[in-house]
Amino acid sequence: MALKNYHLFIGGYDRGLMAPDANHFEIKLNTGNDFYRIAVNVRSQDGSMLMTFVDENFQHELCDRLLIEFPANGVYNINDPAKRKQFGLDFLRRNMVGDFNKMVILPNNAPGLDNDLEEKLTALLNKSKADANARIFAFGEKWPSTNNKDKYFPEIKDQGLHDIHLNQGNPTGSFDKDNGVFQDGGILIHFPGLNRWAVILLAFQTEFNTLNPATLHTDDITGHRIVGDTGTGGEPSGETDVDGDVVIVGALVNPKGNEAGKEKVILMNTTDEDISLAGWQLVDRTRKEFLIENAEIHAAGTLEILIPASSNFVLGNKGGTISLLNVQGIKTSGVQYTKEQAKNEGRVIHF
Ligand SMILES: [Ca+2]
Ligand SMILES: [Ca+2]
Ligand SMILES: [Ca+2]
Repeated sequence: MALKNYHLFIGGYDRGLMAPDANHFEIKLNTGNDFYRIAVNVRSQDGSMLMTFVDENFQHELCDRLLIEFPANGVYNINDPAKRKQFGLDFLRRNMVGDFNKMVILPNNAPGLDNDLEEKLTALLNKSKADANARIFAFGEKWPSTNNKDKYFPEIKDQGLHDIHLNQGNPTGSFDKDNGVFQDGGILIHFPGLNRWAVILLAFQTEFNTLNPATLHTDDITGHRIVGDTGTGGEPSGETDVDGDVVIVGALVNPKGNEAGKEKVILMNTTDEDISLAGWQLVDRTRKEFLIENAEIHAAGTLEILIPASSNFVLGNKGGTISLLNVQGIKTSGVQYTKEQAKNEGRVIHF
């Protein structure tokens, strides 16, 4: 099913407030031509808290591409599958969080400093307001506009964006209809003066804990939880590892001279047993695959995978992602690198 109207809104922060039910933090966004409300879930309706990833120095290959494609503020429909795949957020497939232990459970509000979502959001948004050139990139589902006054900002029309959170892995029930790929919600803020990005990514505990615990993988077509794997659901723990037994530790993205047949990915076996990689795959940023045939990685050893010139899998020098899928197609490790990291010819990027 997936979302129906996936959008990217870009603009500046005008003001914000906690909705009276305290389930959403409402942001009034100024795109230059108009104002919109961004409704950010800060607590689920059943009262549970959100898994949160905040990074004030977020370095991801998508960031450069967003600046190039969207130099102007405004409202952008990125709902079609090609646009989603190019620019949509996907915490899992774009390897945006790295180790999912970095997602912590935060309440909407709590006594004490810098320990809740209202404070995290307000701090970043106020920082953006202090910089005239800062731009907020909000991803989510655009709701159908009406001519009514907005519910929380009566000076503006009822128009805006919601579902500003992970939109995949929902268990069967009320929200699995929203599952999809490359359609996650989230907020990125660009600070041009500092040449820096900040990010806030949110996921409901119910989504988080029904994903495959080792890797947080979902079905590549539907974004549904993959059933029949080791995913058990159960009580929220917040203690989920992203990496499995074999991990990506390095890549030669930008070899010297003609690159054909010279790019390589370096894997490490973190266990004390040999592991066959027959049928495993590497997947690049545009979801092109490279099938690993007949390779074995030794206990506590590393293995170099040389990418042949004939492969569709490519390590682009302008930034990219690399995911390792096991024989069942479940991600065991995922990394991403920026153009900046790939600029030195002949140097291995280590993760
Ligand atoms: Ca607090
Ligand atoms: Ca390359
Ligand atoms: Ca090169």
